[in-house]
Amino acid sequence: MTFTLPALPYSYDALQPYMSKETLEYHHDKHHQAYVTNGNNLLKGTEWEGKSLEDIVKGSFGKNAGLFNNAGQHYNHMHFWNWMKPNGGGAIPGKLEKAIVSSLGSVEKMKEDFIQAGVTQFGSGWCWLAVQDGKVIITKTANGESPLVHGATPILGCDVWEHSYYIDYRNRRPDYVKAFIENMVNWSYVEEMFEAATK
Ligand code: MN3
Repeated sequence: MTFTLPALPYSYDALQPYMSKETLEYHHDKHHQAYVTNGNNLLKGTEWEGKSLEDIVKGSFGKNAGLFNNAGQHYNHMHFWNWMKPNGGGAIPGKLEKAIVSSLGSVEKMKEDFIQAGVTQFGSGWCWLAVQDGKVIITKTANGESPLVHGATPILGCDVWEHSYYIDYRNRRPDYVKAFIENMVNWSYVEEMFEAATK
């Protein structure tokens, strides 16, 4: 396959006041586009040409750092745009909520630990809800990595690279991750990924 930049599933100003039009313009049109362009160039002539995005991400991890970084970030951002929505947050769909409570104690504890994971990721990276052995876990990864290359299936990720929040929050990463988990998450999309991961 070759990588293509998807359109944002909402308008650039749809996530205000939590994420600005300017942030989304830079993040989607410049940063994600660069991963797509560089990823396509680095994919050419490799053994992964013609493979699915997930197979490229898993296959190139530890073997081809340049390709992995760009393909990994393309995978992460493809989902990231869908993990957010205007008027996000709110009630978590029943089955997913049950799994969160049984794996992590409570929804409040999940949010607390998710924020903590995002805040303590040193430098660029992501914090995650993922499914491993049927349980919901919280984890964090550096740079373009995701739970996909660490034996789990991501169901929600928050981009904690500075390009994701510095225009709106400056150095206040905790405020950004809190706004993300409280007010921006598209829980229906998380539920879809949870259902697929636990089939
Ligand atoms: Mn990003």
